[in-house]
Amino acid sequence: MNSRPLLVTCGLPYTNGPCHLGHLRTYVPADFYVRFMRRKGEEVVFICGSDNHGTPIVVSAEKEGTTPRQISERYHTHFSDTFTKMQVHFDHFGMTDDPTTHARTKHLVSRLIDRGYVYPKIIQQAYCTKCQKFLPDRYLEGICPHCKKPARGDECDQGCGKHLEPGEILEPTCKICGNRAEYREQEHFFFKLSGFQDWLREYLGKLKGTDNAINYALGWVNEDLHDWCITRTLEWGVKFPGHDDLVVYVWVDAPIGYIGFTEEWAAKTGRDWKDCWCGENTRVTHFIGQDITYHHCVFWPAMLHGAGYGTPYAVVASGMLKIDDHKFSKSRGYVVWTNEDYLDQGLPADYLRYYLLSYTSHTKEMNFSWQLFQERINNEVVNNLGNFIYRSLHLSQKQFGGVPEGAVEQEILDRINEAIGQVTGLVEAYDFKGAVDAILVLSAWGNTYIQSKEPWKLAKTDQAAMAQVMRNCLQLAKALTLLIEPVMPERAGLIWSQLGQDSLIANNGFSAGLEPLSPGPLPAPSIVFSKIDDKMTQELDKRLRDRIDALDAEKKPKTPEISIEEFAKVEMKTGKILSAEQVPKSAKLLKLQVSIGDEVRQIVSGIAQFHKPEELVGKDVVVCTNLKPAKIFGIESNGMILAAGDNASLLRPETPVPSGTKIR
Ligand code: B3M
Ligand code: ZN
Repeated sequence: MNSRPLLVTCGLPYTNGPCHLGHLRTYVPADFYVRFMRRKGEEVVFICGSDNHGTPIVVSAEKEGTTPRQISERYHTHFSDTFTKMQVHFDHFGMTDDPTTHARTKHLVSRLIDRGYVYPKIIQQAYCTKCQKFLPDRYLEGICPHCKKPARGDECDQGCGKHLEPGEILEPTCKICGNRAEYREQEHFFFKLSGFQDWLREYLGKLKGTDNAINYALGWVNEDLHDWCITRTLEWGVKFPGHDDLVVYVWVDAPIGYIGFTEEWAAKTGRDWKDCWCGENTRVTHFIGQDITYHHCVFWPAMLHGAGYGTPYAVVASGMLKIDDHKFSKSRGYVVWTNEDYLDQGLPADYLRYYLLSYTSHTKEMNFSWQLFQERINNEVVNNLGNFIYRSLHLSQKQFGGVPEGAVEQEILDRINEAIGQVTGLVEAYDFKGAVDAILVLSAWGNTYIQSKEPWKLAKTDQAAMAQVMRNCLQLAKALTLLIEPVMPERAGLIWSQLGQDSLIANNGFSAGLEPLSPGPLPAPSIVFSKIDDKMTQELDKRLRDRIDALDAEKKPKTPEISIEEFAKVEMKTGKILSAEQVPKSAKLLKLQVSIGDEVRQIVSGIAQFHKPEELVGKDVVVCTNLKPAKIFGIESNGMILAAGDNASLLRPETPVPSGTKIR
């Protein structure tokens, strides 16, 4: 066994909004990996925390009239509680604003300074003369210099996605007051990332993890690396050593939080954080969203190496999430909130964990929809896995009151052994979908086995043969329960007790799947996996639709207002339809003769689908009389009949008025 613990971290959530499925796409696979490696016998430390700094949090606090610390504490508690409910259990969940990370950041940045990796440079910084302050990152809006789309101070969020350095954005505007900002010279500090190119190339050649992270990073490193401005003019954050008017850029102290949180964990448990972070060959494994690959595979290792710390062993990146085939977007409503939309609706954490782990390969873009969710759970979890386990327990209980006497056949043990080996190999290669699929293949095999042996028939003809079949099935059920625990810990725990086990399932290695169950009584089994019904799916889907529609309506441009003079330009009069006939070869058009006072006008109107010509004759209508004459289907039309709604309900005066009366 390795003398260092395996340290697993997850990207830190910003304390600026609630937990959604996009977050879980990283945390669930990481938690799965941690549980699995522990079951395999590894010592694993699982670390995370909240990311409290950066301008968006300051901007939110100003808007709410509170402090960034208070907002951070609120969302910190929210994330911590939500992870617990999702069965994502960290050994420590810290805050980057706590003293440990402040101190660790000072130490690491000071080392970079001492070693000559940081240099000052006078740059043009956006400044708002009205608010009298410098405008870092999100305090600033403007136009992207690369693609000319609207952008934020530090990134082109609506266009090409490029990172923007201070001074690059065009038409800089203050986000607080909307004033055009001006550029002023200010001294800032830069990290010499460009000096790490050769080292990074070699490092990335050895870095473990998923190809989506490593290949992207290699691509960037083979191009030019720009030095990073690592200071900001802000109150909120970690002070830059020696300059109390500056804080470090949030992407400096955020990853250093990984070390700070390890220190806090070590202090709680009497361990040494250096076992994780110092020297060659660390076992630091970062789970991140693919969009922050640059920070974790380029910027962060260079910082660690420059400051003389150990560098990460692996980076595992999850692909982005789509909702109903649409790009994930909180502002457009394409989002699923973990609490409001899922847990609070009474749905089990286990099912969502299963979906997130098995629907698509973890490194690919993943689509989520409630229909897909229902299908996966019902077909795979309930009909395949749940069905096999329940049938095994139920038949054994009914016929033998529990586990029958006798040994499990070798063929079954071989299958279990093979499956454990295969699943382990896949998890170690970070192929989580492959691993879950392989577990489901074992339970599908179990279903075929039980179906072909028909033990319910043997009950009447051959008790000994039935006992053998049930003995085999229960062993398979035991192994499956152990294997599925990292995916669905709650339900696995329930089945574990139904199998007569008093130990905590998490304290058992996978080899326990090969150890025989003791013969004897079992408690009456209950159904652990139940289906999601259509009504539930429809309700969940409706919540999503309603939100999308509501936001859509909010965004639709309102019809512009007009003045009374503009309205007065439209002339409308009452009239009476004298005759109506269908326009040949048109399903929609009628040719009408309408008397308006003492003139008669010919009007072509698109109401044929809703009104029969003969029924229109003699009807009063309202006509717009000063519309420019036009030819419709080659027929002269001189005015427009007013109608309301999709069924063209004709407008007319409530009480009779003479034909030709003006509408005012
Ligand atoms: N707080 C969230 C993100 O960009 C950011 C992660 C920090 S990880 C050190 O996904
Ligand atoms: Zn301003």
